Amino acid sequence: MTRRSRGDVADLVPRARGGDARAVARLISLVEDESPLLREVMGALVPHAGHAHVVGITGSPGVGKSTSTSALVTELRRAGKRVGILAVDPSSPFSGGALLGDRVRMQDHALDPDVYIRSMASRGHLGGLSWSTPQAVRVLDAAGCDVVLIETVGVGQSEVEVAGLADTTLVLLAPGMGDAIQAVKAGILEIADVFVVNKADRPGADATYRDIQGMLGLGERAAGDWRPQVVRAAAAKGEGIDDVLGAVDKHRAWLVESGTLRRRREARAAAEVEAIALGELRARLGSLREGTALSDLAAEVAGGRLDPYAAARRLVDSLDRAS
Ligand SMILES: Nc1nc2c(ncn2[C@@H]2O[C@H](COP(=O)(O)OP(=O)(O)OP(=O)(O)O)[C@@H](O)[C@H]2O)c(=O)[nH]1
Ligand SMILES: [Mg+2]
Repeated sequence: MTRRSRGDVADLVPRARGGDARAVARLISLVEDESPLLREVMGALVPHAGHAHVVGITGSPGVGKSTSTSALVTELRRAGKRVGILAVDPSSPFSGGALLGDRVRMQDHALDPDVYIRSMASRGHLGGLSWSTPQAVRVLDAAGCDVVLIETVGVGQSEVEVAGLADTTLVLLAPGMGDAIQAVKAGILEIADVFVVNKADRPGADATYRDIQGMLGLGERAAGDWRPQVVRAAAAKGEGIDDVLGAVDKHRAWLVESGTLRRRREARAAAEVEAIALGELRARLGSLREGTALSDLAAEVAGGRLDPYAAARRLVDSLDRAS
């Protein structure tokens, strides 16, 4: 754990805002370390955040998420945008092997001062991703990124969790992986704002494209709802990436017009606040454990003089009094 003085932190925020990559990296490290200095940091960052469009990129292993992320960065840089990339691994508390290949793929952008790349692992102390990712996004946002790409590493339910962190969620599919069917099973159909049929240079891409269009046709949608876009791309060749960005822009326009952007961001803020509050409560309960309050109550319960619900209520009440 890095130790940093308050004066240091006061300095980090303006430096990050000025585009100092090292200051940005140190601020994200504070998030990863769950530093107590974050209170101060977030207070200084919040007034400068809210500008970046947050794009989540998810899909099965090997479908081309990292390749697509890199291709998207190339295209966004061509358009003069400043880009932040967070590679997050919700399923593992360690960053390591899986991210190594991504770093290699990102090498094209490693020296670009207008691209921030960061791998993050949720260390599992607090609310995991729902706690750390919005804070890391806020750092990148306040540092002047126009777009923040969140690429997920690892599989499972986390894909759905990650969708809650983004303004626009891209779900990548590839031909011949049975992905279209898998997507329906895993509930991924519901989270996608844009489907990208990647590896369109391979046979079967058209069938996958039709499959997914067909499934979308079956879903019920009210007037004014977003109809997920489906685009074909070959990220490894940089083909179709402009179409992907076109679909993202269209989605963003819809988000703003329909008021969904505000609602999504409020829901995200609610989850973040809840995660922070739960973390604080857990810490306070932990400190109670060091005192005698919990052991006294436990003795009452074990001795048959108090029921566990009443004991828990007293414990929670004592938290209120302690605040
Ligand atoms: N033919 C073809 N291959 C591609 C394309 N895009 C990516 N690939 C290849 O697919 C493999 C996996 O690509 P990645 O970008 O690492 O996929 P990923 O989804 O990030 O993989 P994980 O992070 O392991 O889940 C690599 O060998 C890429 O070169 C494409 O458009 N066409
Ligand atoms: Mg990857």
